[in-house]
Amino acid sequence: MQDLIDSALARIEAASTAEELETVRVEVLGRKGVLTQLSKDMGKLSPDERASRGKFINGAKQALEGAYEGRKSSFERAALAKRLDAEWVDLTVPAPGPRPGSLHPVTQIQWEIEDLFRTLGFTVLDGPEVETEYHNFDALNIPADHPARDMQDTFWLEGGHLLRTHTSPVQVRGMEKLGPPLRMIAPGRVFRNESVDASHEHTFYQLEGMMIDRNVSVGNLIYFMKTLLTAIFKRDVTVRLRPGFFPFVEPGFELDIRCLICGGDGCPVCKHSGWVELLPCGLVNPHVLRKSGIDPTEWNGFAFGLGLTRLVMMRYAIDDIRWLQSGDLRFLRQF
Ligand code: FA5
Repeated sequence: MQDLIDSALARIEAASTAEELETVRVEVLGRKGVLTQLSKDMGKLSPDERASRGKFINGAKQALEGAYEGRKSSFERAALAKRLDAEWVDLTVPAPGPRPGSLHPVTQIQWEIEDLFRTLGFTVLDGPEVETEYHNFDALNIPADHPARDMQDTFWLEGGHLLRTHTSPVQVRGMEKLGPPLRMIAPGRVFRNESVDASHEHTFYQLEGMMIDRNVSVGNLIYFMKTLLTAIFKRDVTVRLRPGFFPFVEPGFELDIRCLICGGDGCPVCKHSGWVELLPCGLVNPHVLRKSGIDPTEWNGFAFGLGLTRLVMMRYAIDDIRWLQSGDLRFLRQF
């Protein structure tokens, strides 16, 4: 009998986890355990034997329960010590303070381009997001009945005002305010009543550029566009120039970039064409100069309207424009 108790005690001591100990408890102290086995033939014993067996069982029970409780509390102490170790806080350490933030990737690239153009003698201008119909359309040779208005549907406000559809009205404000010769860029937020997809937002950023001087040529325009793209991508990018229609430039071009998301194989960002429209541009239409009080027989110039949000997507290979305005910190902390 003592052997049975000794081996039960040894098993209790040998349990190496709280779970194992619980299994041993059920086997040793439970209804089918050693103590029950020892009580089984009590009925067949003489009164004296029964009394001494009873005493033995009581003693054994106490020993087993004591051993079990001791082992159990040693597991509990170990678990508590582990938890305290893990949750330990040094209250004397000064608080870390707010986590440092970072600039949005659109702002970072906007500032880079501003720095570049400042070194090229350009002024950085700002214009209102709530524009007059005149500055957004009419002054840019887009009268009320012109089909080009349909390409840039917007949000109309009371009193003939609207949310500007592009940064081109800042060209007009620049010409009106500063006159020729003029070298300006104007970054900013623009709005369109547009269905949103991987490459289109209703609210996005453009960066306008304009240079007015004597004898400005398409060669000058291409030089500045190349300088801009080389500075931003810091590597060779494939571009193509094709005719593009904008009523405020003549001739007008679309400068597309080989999609850097898919390498030109086709993806939702480039609408499976391999090319992304990035930089429409052209020589300023003489009507536009005249409307803003500049004599087109003496001055001419170029203008461009960079899709700043798309440029950011190309630079960082962002495969969906919606990430940029998602406010998702997991995305933003990468920049
Ligand atoms: C214009 O907005 C003209 N004002 C550009 C211009 C300026 C032409 C000066 C000539 C001279 P467009 O609608 O194509 O053009 O937009 C210009 C760029 O903005 C596009 O190439 C594209 O990169 C970007 N863009 C246009 N629509 C969206 C949109 N919904 N979401 C994100 N980017 C857009």
